[in-house]
Amino acid sequence: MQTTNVIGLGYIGLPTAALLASNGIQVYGMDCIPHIVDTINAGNIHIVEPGLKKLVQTVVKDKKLIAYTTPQKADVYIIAVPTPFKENKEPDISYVKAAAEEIAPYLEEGNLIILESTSPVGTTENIKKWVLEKVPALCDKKLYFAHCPERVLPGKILYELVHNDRIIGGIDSESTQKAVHFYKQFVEGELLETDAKTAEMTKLTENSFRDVNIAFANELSCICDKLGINVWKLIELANHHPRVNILQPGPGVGGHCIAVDPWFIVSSAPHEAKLIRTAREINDDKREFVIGKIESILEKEGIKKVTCLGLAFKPDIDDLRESPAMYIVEKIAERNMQCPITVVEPNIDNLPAKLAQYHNVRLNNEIEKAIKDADIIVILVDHTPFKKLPTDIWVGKEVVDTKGIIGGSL
Ligand code: SAJ
Repeated sequence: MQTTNVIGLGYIGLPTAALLASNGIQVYGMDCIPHIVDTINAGNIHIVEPGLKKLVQTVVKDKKLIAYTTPQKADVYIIAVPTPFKENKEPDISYVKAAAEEIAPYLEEGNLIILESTSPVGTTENIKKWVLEKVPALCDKKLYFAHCPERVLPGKILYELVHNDRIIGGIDSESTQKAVHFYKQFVEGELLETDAKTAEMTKLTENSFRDVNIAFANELSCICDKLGINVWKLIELANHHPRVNILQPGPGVGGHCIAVDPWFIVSSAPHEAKLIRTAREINDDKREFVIGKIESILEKEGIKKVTCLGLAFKPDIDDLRESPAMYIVEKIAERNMQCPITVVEPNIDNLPAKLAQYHNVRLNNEIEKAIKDADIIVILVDHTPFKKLPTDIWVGKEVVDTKGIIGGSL
């Protein structure tokens, strides 16, 4: 059985490492943050994901998963590090480059290096280049490189890791075959073979497809607001057509994937990617639209107590990355210093530092009290506890409902 070293123990790396280990594979995990390594080796986890803690506990106890702050020798290396974008929206692949350079001294003839991080087209080829630049002696050795983009949905990661189809693209056909053989060990979905560049572009395309479709819903919500039409009802009606399936509007698009990946396409083909760029802009602008709604109420009514429901980028998770809710709360706090803002986010225990710096923002997870004490309620995330609130709780409040929980018109 092949030993595996998973580089990056975050939202993708840790569940993948735990799943591989539970399939009898000896897994070494690597993360540069010592606290994460210690947490995992103690059988705990540092992220919220259903079922993950139990799985990690078991495989750590069985010593099938051991975490380190440095790479370990293995047959297969999986790179699952972040690929954010820079201020100018250009992809930042420095973590992938660092991972490639870190594992290079450990590589041996026959090793397979898999990139799972969502990456701009050409990154898998670049990993080979970076590895050989770091350790030129490896030029004489046969190494295999493939891209197999992760495509799991936070909240359903353990199920989707096994059941989703996977795109597998090597830099040559032997690399593709090696990677297919590897994923066969634990994936029940179909393993779809292609080349590395197409695999990279497929992942970017999937997330851009979703971004473009959400942008359509968000644009509709702004049009409906102007025309006095309830967008939620409108979408429900239109979706009765057998070939129409409009997604849901919201306060914008968040997360480390859909809000980021389309920019990787725009950066590779700026002139051609017109629709993809516009969709990104529409989804980002939706945050400003929501801020405008809140501020027009504040302008009309003076200083009022505001309660914001939700900070995460989507329901029932603790992930705040690129969250439109975070952005909106921060901007409101910054521009309306006199206005007391209570945040309710049942999935976190402390305010993130970005918000804690504002003296007018506090966290209170007693949901009903936080609503009763406020004049203006802004629903930013459709967390389950919010959807279960009694309907009379909204009576007498100004509500900005960006998720259609109470069926408002925004
Ligand atoms: N959203 C809407 N309206 C909708 C659906 C989503 O506003 O109708 C918003 C969400 O609130 C959130 C954002 O979009 O802010 C993204 O949420 P999501 O659930 O659509 O997707 P992610 O970011 O959690 O995961 C996506 C998935 N990609 C696709 O569905 C094409 C997932 O399969 C990928 O693995 C993941 O990106 C990734 O890692 O790339």
